[in-house]
Amino acid sequence: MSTSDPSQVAVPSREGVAALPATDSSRRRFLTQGASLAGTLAAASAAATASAQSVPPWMTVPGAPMRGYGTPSKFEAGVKRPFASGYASVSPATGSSRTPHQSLEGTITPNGLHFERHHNGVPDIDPGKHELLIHGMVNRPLVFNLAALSRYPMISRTHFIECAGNSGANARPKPVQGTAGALHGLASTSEWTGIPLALLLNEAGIAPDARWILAEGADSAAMSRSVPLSKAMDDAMVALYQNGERVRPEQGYPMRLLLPGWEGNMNVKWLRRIKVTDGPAHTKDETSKYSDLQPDGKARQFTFELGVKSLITFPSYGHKLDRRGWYELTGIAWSGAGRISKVEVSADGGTNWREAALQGPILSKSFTRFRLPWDWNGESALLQSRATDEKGNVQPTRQAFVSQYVVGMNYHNHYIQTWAIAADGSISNVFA
Ligand SMILES: Nc1nc2c(c(=O)[nH]1)N[C@H]1C(S)=C(S)[C@@H](COP(=O)(O)O)O[C@H]1N2
Ligand SMILES: [Mo]
Repeated sequence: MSTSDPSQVAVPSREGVAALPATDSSRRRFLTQGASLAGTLAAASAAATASAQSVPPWMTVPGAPMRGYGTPSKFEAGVKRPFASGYASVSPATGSSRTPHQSLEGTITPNGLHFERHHNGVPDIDPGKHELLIHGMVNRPLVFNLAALSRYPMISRTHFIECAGNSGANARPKPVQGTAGALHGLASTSEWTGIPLALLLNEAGIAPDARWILAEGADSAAMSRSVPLSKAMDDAMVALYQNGERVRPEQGYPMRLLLPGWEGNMNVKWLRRIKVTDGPAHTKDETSKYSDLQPDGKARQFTFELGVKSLITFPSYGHKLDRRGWYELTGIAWSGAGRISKVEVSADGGTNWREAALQGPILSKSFTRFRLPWDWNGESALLQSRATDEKGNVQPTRQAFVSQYVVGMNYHNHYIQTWAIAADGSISNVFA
C-alpha cells in the first residue's frame, strides 16, 4: 500500500494548532479555513432539503411522559459493549465487555458503557450487609459498613481504568480487524467519588514496618492484589460513586478500590478487605498473570503504572469516508504517569507528524480528547497518533514495544495504533 502525501494532515495555519487549546477553537478553525478551502462542509444546501420546513410526525402528537431512570434513544441501540467470555462452557460470566470508543465523544464514559472485566461474574451484593475490614499491621483493626463510610469526607477525581490486557489483540502475528472499542475498549474514564484510602489507613494506624497492602474483593473469585503502601497513601480511593451515581454492580457496587493510573486488575471491585502487610502476598491474580515475559526468559514481576497511549477514534475501523475533503480527526490519549502534554498525528505511517489540539481540561491519569482538521485527498493513508505525557514519556512504535518482550506478550500493550485508509474510504487495522 502506498502512503499518501504527508501534507494532507496539514492545516492552513500551523501556528494556530499548537496555540489553540480548546475544541471550540479547533472547530472554528476547521469551519472557517477548512470550509473556505474546500467549498462546502457536510451541510446540504437549503434548496436540496426543502422538506426541512414541513412538519415532522413527532410535532403532531404529544411526546412521551417522564421516566424514573432514563435510557438512550432507541435509535442509539447499536451503541453497545461487545463482550466475550473466555471460558463460556464453565463460567460464562468470566470475561470482558468493551467500551465502544468509535461511537463516543468527549472523555467521560457513560456508566452503562464502562468496560467490564470479571474473574467470576458480578456478585449480587446487599449493600446493607457488605462490610470493609482493615486489619493486619495496624494499631486497631476497623470494620466499616456503607453507612459508616458515607460519613467520611469525600473527594471526586476523574480517572481512567485500563485492563492490562487492553489492546492485547495487537500482539497477534497478524492485525485483527476490529473497531477501536473491540481492540482497545478495555479502558474507560469516569468521575469517581469516594474516600481517600489514606484517611482510613491512618485511622487504623499503620505499623512502622508496614510496606504493602493486600486488597480483596467479595466476588466468588475472591480476587486480590498486593499494592505498595506508598500508592495506598498517595492517591488511592475507596470509590462509592461513578459519574455521580452509586458505582454500578459491574464496576464494584457498593465500593471499589481505585488506584489512578495503575493496571486495571489492581482496582479491586466489591472491596471487602484490606490487610496491611510487610511484603507482597503473591496471590494467584498477580503471579500467573500480568507478569510480562522478556526474551531472556525472565518475567517482569510487576508492571503497575500504565504507559502513555493514544487512539484515533474517528476515523477508525467500521467508519467509512464517503468523500474526499475536510474531516475532524479525533481521539483519546491517556497516561498512568500524569497529564497528557502532546498528541501528534501522522497520515503517512509515522514519517511526518502534526500536533493535534488538546481539549481541556487536561486531567492527570484521565482521557484527554485531541482533535485535528484533516483534508483527505482521496488516496490511501496510514493514520497514527503518538502521545507524550508530562513526564516526557512518548508512546512507543510497534517495533520498539514488541522487541522488549517474547513474541505474543499481550499485556500492557500501548504501542502506536495504525489505521489504514483505503482509496475507497474503508478503514482497517494494520501493523506499521
Ligand atoms: N473483585 C474483583 N475485582 C476486580 C476484578 C474481578 O474480577 N474481581 N477484575 C479486575 C480487572 S482484571 C480489571 S481490568 C478491572 C476492571 O474494572 P471494571 O470491570 O470496572 O472495568 O477490575 C479489576 N478488579
Ligand atoms: Mo484486567
